Amino acid sequence: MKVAVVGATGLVGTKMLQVLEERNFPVTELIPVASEKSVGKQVTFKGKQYKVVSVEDAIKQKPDLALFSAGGSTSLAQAPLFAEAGTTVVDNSSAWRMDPTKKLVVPEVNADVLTAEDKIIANPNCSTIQMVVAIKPLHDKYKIKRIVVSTYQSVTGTGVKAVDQLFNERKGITDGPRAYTYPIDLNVIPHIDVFTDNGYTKEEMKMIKETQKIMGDNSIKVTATTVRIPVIGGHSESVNIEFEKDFDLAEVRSILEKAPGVLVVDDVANLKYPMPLDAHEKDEVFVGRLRRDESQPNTLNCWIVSDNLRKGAATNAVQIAEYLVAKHLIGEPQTV
Ligand code: 2RA
Repeated sequence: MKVAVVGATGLVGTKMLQVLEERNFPVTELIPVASEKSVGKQVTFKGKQYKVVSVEDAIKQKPDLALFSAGGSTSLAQAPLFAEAGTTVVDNSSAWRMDPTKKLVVPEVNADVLTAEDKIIANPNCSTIQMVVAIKPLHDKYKIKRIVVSTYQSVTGTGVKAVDQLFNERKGITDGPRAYTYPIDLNVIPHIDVFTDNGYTKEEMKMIKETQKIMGDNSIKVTATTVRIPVIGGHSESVNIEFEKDFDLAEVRSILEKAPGVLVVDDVANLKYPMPLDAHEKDEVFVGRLRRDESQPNTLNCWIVSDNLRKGAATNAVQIAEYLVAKHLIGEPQTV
């Protein structure tokens, strides 16, 4: 399969190449794509060097699949051009996520919404992905009424500049390039993306709206506070879930232990719980600190951690592509 990776030199694009290789996705021809300033650079895939090309050159090559992680404006402008050329696009930006004509997919939750007609598919926000993977099996069993989520998000969610700012500050370099208005080392910043008129940030509104779309249930109430913290390995979330029905904690644990994409790490007697250091470079959604919220009935507290560059972005996008291949929804003549 001819595969383009648009944004191939960024943090997520680089991770997409890594995951395509790790999972032995059936790439017969790779087309790394980036902005004009990166054209001509080399990327490595399966031990071979590939020269980065422009979007225009990539479209001419009519790839079967294009994995995008190049920002919303680039995707709005260029994803339709690929789609018109017959390419199926999986886009990691927020550009298409709330478009009612586009599917927003986490394979463990709602891959069955995909059809051969879907030529631009939206990859959800990283903090949303890890949460819905964990809550979906519980929603099926106990029906979720309301979610209160607070996140603790890695600087890798912002990009290379943020990672550099953190490590520069660690070395005492405070006049280097900055991704954030404030210091991030020894600090937390309750501000991810931009503030909207209602006092929430776009990141918080993404968690609210995307969760309802992916779960296919606008009756699920969600409120979110998203916070940037000085870690690398992944995003962490404290999630409080009120169900319509009561639950048995042992049954909740058993459901999660069987849930696709979930790894339960929950043994506080032996200090076992999910942490970004353990989630780093893994694809599972780690769930722990399972306990009843004793302040109100039918309510569960849990702690969810996942590598935001992998399951939160690159791996989820590749898993969508794997599903399309498995169901013959891409790259092959459609059987009548
Ligand atoms: C972040 N979820 O963590 C956003 C976008 N990657 O910054």
